[in-house]
Amino acid sequence: MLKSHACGELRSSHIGQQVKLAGWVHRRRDHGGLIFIDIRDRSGVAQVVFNPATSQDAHKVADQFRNEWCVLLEGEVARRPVGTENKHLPTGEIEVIARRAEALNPSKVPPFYINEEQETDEFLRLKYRYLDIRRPAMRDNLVLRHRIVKHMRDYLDARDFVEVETPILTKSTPEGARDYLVPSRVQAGKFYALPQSPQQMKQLLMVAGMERYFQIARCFRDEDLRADRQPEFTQVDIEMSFVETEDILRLMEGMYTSLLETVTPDWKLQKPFPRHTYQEVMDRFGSDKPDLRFGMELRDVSDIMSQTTFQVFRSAIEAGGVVKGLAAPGCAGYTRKQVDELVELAKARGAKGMVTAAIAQEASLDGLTAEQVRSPSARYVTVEQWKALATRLGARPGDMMMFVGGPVRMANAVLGALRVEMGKRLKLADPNVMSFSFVVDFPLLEWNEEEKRWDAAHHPFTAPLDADVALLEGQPGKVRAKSYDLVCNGYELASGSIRIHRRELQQQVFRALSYTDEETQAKFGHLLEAFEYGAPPHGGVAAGIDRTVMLLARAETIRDVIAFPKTQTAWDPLFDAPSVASERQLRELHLKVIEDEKPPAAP
Ligand code: AMO
Repeated sequence: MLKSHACGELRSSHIGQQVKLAGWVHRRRDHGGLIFIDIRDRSGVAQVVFNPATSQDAHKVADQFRNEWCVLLEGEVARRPVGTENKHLPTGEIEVIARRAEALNPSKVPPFYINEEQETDEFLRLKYRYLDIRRPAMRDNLVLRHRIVKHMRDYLDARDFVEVETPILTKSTPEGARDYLVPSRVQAGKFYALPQSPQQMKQLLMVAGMERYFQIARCFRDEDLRADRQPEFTQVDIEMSFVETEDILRLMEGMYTSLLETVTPDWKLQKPFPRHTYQEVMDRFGSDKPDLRFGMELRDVSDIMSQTTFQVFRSAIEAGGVVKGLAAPGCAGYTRKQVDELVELAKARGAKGMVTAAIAQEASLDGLTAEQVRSPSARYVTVEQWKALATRLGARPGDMMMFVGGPVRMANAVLGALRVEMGKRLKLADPNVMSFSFVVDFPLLEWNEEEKRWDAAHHPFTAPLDADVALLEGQPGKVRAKSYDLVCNGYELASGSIRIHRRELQQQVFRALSYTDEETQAKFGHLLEAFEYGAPPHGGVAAGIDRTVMLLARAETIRDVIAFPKTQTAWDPLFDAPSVASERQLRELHLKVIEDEKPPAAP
């Protein structure tokens, strides 16, 4: 090894030792003859002092050094002079008195600061990712990611799970996104699809008798990107035979509890993880991935609103809809502009409008007067009705109530989004808490209005609740599924289900999804056939590793916990991928690019 110690490991116990350090110049200061170099490697930073009285040569060499040069330094560890210790640095008690210095490789001036946390254009960070990862924050994220994955592997290994790799070149597996296709050279005109998840493979491994499978699995989905989505991402993918929902939930709760307690013990963890049905979280939080670190729950106020003279709400209710509301604490003083912003947010989510009512700070609910409620709709609602509304929402003097009327799905979506927004503005969530919960019994199917047919809410292999199977024929929208999500602080971390393991039921569900028998055979014939060879009851789950690390690392996007992520346009600026293929490659793959459909150059 070129080096004897890691920079970050040096302590006062090393005083008097000769050390060889190799790394990068983190910072260089020249103090009247003395040169101070902070040298950084993956482990941290150490201060090295160059005094011409100790070594003229070393001082001369160090004089050339600039930030991010790769260097080798040798010297003796000494206690820092009294008063110059740095309490913020683990190596802050010592410094290295240099006797020798060597430049291993100089560096151009980096396009952004590596030794300071500064807002940097993300394009630059991605284009120079190898410099970005030199930044301690990024390095820490990748190290944390390694620890998390290792912990999960060990946890599952200790419980008799076997990691099995499954193919990347495969056939379409429906997870609701577009496929990435790979053209075949040897079979003209045919394409592999990259797996959106190893879903069918892991089920086939259950038919194969593996009983407990897991994989740190790469998944590929061509979908619109967001802060918590990438076109390729990683799951810890799990499948088990002879289990019911509760077994999988207990495994996940155990794995995440042990993960937080051993790898990231600084987080406050709420245990045990509560379980809610989909219906309950939609009613109370307007979201299937609620942030449970704060209340501000949604309440149905249709009964009270139908007594008012407020025509808009009354007709929404008469049309089969609802009026729901929530109370934002301490927001009675919101300005017109602030309220308008919230109304715009509601409209963007599909509401026709939103009604607000501010209860004056000095009011008391018992003696509430009309003047103490400030609302654009005041003339339609009596004081008694305001009181009833405030009581229902748990609103107090100084709070602002918000009401949305219309179809229940829309009202939930709008108020769910307002709840998240207000939670953020009012800082209602404790930033040090990880609040996990399980959401269970999702609907099996979702109506696709555009294509006028039912889609699988999770995926088509999910089993319906036994009690609901009979509804598949007549009322498919009412069928609940044996499916579950692990939710944390407003994010969906994991998703899974008990699967169908009998051919007839699987075919029945495919029919409900409007697949013809031919389509079913072509797409899923292999799975249906496998079910005829004694397929065991089985179920599983997959957790997003990127999202898990993002939350635990307090990163703002999953890009910050992925070494080489893609931009919002699924572009990799470092490699400049995707890129144009040569004529020869295209010919070999039997492909022709249609000129006018060529995508524009990457931004
Ligand atoms: P699902 O599609 O819900 O389920 O995915 C499981 C988990 O994977 C993560 N995830 C993503 N992370 C980053 N970028 C994306 N584009 C992305 N899409 C999903 C989420 C999500 O909860 N085969 C089923 C699992 C099963 O039934 O066992 C599946 O893939 O954290």
